[in-house]
Amino acid sequence: MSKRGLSLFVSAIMLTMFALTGCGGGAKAPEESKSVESSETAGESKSEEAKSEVSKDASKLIVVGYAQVGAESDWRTANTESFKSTFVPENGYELIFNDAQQKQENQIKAIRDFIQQEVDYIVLAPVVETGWDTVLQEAKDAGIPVILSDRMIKTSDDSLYTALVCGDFIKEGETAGHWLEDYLKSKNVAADEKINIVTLQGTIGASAQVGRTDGFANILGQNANWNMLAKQTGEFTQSKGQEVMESFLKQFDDIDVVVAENDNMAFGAIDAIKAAGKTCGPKGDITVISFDAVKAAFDAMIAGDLNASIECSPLHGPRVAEIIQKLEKGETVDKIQYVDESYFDTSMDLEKIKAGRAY
Ligand code: GZL
Ligand code: ZN
Repeated sequence: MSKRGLSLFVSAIMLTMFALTGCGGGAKAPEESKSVESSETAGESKSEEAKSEVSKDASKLIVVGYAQVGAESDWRTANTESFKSTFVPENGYELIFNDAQQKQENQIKAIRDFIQQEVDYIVLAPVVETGWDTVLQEAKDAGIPVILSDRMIKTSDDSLYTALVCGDFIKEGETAGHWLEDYLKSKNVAADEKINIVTLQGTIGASAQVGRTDGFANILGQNANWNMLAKQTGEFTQSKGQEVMESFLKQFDDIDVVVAENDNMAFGAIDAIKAAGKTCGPKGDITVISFDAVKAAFDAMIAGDLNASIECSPLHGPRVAEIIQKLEKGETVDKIQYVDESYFDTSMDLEKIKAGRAY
């Protein structure tokens, strides 16, 4: 039972004893209880007052332990900010935040620390999909609900988490594929012209990587002239994305499209393409498509370096808070809550759209 749950239980016991014996400061003299409805006895009025005490106690901060992936990308920074600005004392929360530097063992350790600290809820953004059953069973045994945010897990027992808020990564991958189909048509590229593609994958085994790779592959399979030259992980970081793109450019002399599974790897790829004396973007030799649609992606599209970015909202803080509020009231919550997403490309009024976006 979490610390907060225990203190509530004790105060309820105290209350009941108090109400029954009217002890603790003695029952109110009749005139003192005058303000109470005539039907109530002094003992009851005391318990009403004490109950309001408990409810004040009950409004004690909800302690949330958040096991964050790391700080690898602009998306992650915006995601962390969304939690840190939502889970604040004025909203009734105490946030215990842990940055795992993209290592699963650090996230598992953080969850165990949260269990020791008897937090009320654990939020986990699982860096990869597998390897969570043991530690989530420990949280379940401790009676602490786990809410997944951002990425999914593969588990044999989905009672190990209460709810999941994330992007629909397969849909994102398919949106990227459909965007490329429409773009090639708009450029009057012949249906039998070979389109050579490379992919900078996210962290291998992360559901964002798995979904985006699989989703794009679904559409690639419908286009016989598309040729996936190579796929390699850039770990969702700009530096690694640049490094991998440099190696692709050495290996292949005709790359037509780069699919980068997040904006930061696209930025790295753009730097590598320019350093190799090639051009990219709507007016360049190489078409670049990325995912996330963070502010810097809008800047890259406006600069003419990036063709399109498929949106994946990082603003999960308020959604997770809404789930916790429902759970606090004993309400049921949807198991999987996808966020609605779109895409942006250089055919749009990007300055105007960017001005209205939160991240
Ligand atoms: C997507 C998230 C991914 C982003 C990357 O929900 O898991 O991780 O696409 C981030 O930018 O590093
Ligand atoms: Zn070509």
